[in-house]
Amino acid sequence: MSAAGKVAARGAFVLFEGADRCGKSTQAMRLVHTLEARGVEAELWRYPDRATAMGKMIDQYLRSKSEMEDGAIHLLFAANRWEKKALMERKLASGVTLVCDRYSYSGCAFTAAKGVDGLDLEWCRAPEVGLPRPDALMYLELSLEDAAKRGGFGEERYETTEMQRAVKASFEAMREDWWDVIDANREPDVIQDEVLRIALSAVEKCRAGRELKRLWQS
Ligand code: Z5A
Ligand code: MG
Repeated sequence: MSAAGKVAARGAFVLFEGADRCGKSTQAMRLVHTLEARGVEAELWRYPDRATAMGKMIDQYLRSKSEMEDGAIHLLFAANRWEKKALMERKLASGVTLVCDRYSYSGCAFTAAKGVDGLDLEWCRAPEVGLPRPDALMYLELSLEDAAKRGGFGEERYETTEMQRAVKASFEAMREDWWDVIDANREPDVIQDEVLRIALSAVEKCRAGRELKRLWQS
C-alpha cells in the first residue's frame, strides 16, 4: 500500500507447470500473444534461463556435457531464479504481466524425483523460500501414455519415462489448494480458453493491488 493509502496496481505472475510434453511452452506462448492482443502488457519468461552464466552451466548439465552433484545442480537452478528476482519484481511493479514456463515447482519436483538420500522435498524447497509466489499456477495434467503420443521425450538428462513418472509423483506431493489443475489432453484451443480465463482473473486482481506473496512463507 502506498503512503497515500492506495494499493498499487501491478502485473500478474502467471505460471505453467507440469511434466514433460504437457504443453507448457505452447500455452505460455499463446497466452502472451492473446494477452497482448487484449492490451495487457505481457512477457514470456522461462526457467531455466539458459542465457545467463549460471544458465549456461545448467544447459551443459541438462545436455550431459558436464557432471555435477545433485545438491549442487539443485542450488544452481534455484540461484538462476534468485539472480532474476529483482528484475522480476521490477517488471511486475511496473505493470508487466509475466507468463512463466516452469519455476521452483519444477526445480523441487525434478530433484526430489531423483530419490537421493537427504534431498527430499523439504530440502528442495529451502533455497526457493522467499522468491515471488505466482498469482496463478496452471498445472497441466497429462498421463505418461498421452505424453508419449506427442513424440519422444528428447535427448536431455531427465527425459526418460522412469524419471517422468517420479516427477509426476513429486508434483502430486507438492500440489496446493490454490493451483488450477488443467486437463492437458484436449485440443490446444480448448485449453487456451480455460488458461485465458484464469490468467485474466489474475491480471484483474493484480491491477486492483493484490499483494505479491512469497514462496513457502507462512
Ligand atoms: N528443471 C530442473 O531440473 N530444475 C528446475 O529448477 C527447472 C527445470 C526450472 C528444462 O526443460 C529441464 O530442466 C526439464 C526440467 C528441468 N527437464 N526435463 N525433462 P524444458 O522446460 O526446456 O523442456 P522443453 O523442451 O520445453 O519440454 P517440455 O517442457 O517437456 O514440454 P512442454 O513445454 O510442456 O510442451 P510443448 O513443447 O508445448 O509441447 C510438446 C509437444 O506436444 C509439441 O510437439 C507440441 O506441438 C505438442 N502439443 C502441445 N500441446 C498439445 C495439445 N494440446 N495436444 C496435442 N499436442 C500438443
Ligand atoms: Mg517446454
